[in-house]
Amino acid sequence: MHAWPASEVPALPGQGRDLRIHDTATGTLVTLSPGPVARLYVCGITPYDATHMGHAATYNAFDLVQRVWLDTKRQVHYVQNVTDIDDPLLERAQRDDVDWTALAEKETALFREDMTALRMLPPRQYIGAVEAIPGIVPLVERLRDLGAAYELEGDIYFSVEADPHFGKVSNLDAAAMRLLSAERGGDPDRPGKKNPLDPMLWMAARPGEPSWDGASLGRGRPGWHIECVAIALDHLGMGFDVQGGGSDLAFPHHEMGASHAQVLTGEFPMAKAYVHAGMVALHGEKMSKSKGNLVFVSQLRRDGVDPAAIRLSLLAHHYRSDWEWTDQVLQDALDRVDRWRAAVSRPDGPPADALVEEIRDALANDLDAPAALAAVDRWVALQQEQGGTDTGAPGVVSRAVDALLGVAL
Ligand code: 5CA
Ligand code: ZN
Repeated sequence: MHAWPASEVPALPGQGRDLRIHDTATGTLVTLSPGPVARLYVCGITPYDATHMGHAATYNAFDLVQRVWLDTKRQVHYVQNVTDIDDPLLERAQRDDVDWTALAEKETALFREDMTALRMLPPRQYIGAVEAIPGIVPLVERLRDLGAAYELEGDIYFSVEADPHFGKVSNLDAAAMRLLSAERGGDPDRPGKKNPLDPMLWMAARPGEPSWDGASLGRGRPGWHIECVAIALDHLGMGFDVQGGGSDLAFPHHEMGASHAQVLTGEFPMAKAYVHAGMVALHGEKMSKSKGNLVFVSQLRRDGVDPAAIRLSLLAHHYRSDWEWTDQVLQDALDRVDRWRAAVSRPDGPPADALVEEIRDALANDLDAPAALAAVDRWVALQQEQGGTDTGAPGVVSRAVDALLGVAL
């Protein structure tokens, strides 16, 4: 699949910082020191509805990861998937009496537009589950040949007991895992499974549903976790720097994916850090396509809301916190864009070199975007109160806000 166009990332004077970030697996802050090419995998959308503010918040977090790495003069090899075949997509297509491929294409196109408007840097590879099937099938066959997968009425399941490290991404107890498995696409109560948590790797063709040639697996379609493993291993290989997504992906998705990859390769871990963004809520409940309590990026854009303000409303929250979308959040961001734009349009201001360092420090410290915004706010306030004579400063601020925060003033 094609991704979306990249916005320019201005180069900044001085030195970038190595990223210290919270790793769910160890529960600690880890300082990552990637090679000259940092490797990032971020779980993409399931395209059955438009991008909401929760999705946007998660992609904003990983856009900051990229920007911190780019500021250290590294390249970033960023891969993202699109889950363009899965139960929720088929269910929505059936509910709305539309073709599931048309629905996926329409929503993926809208996602690209939203990401472009928000200045999220695109992945180098943007891969759909359907196009990944030829790479998924041999992995499932290999897991079966290794004795790590078994058949149940034609479906193929992964055996979580095959991975000695199983459980080390999310660190949950058995009861919590079982509960979340049922909530998030698993089938813990299906009779005949070796372990209730075992996830499906390959679902045998069902009447009336799309299916693909699975070689020795028979016709069917891929499970969700193996999709991301196949794409990540194909393009990034084991031991990449960060796997990212919202906190709802820690279990089962990232846990199971890590297990699949570890059994397949005999290596551990798949990602050096598992990074999870908090959940955005609306009216007290997690924003979710299935609940329908949504604020869409595309709707805000249609209403004429400046994408820079949408982005600033995301940046005003620490990526790891759960937060609530309200009109006030947007109003504060609109006010901030106005203040910042006015400030960088003035011919001079107080020196800004220290501000660039403050933004760098804030982001390198577990992506503390709110601290970065506060630093810019202070520079803007100082300019307003005391003026300043540095004619280069407004340009420096504008470029730093663009390069490090993805906000075009
Ligand atoms: N296709 C899979 C990942 S392989 C999937 O989870 N798709 S999704 O469309 O449901 O979600 C896309 C991303 O947005 C995931 O990282 C998910 O964790 C994140 N996300 C979903 N809802 C929210 C929310 N309310 N707040 C923050 N992030 C969210
Ligand atoms: Zn994924």
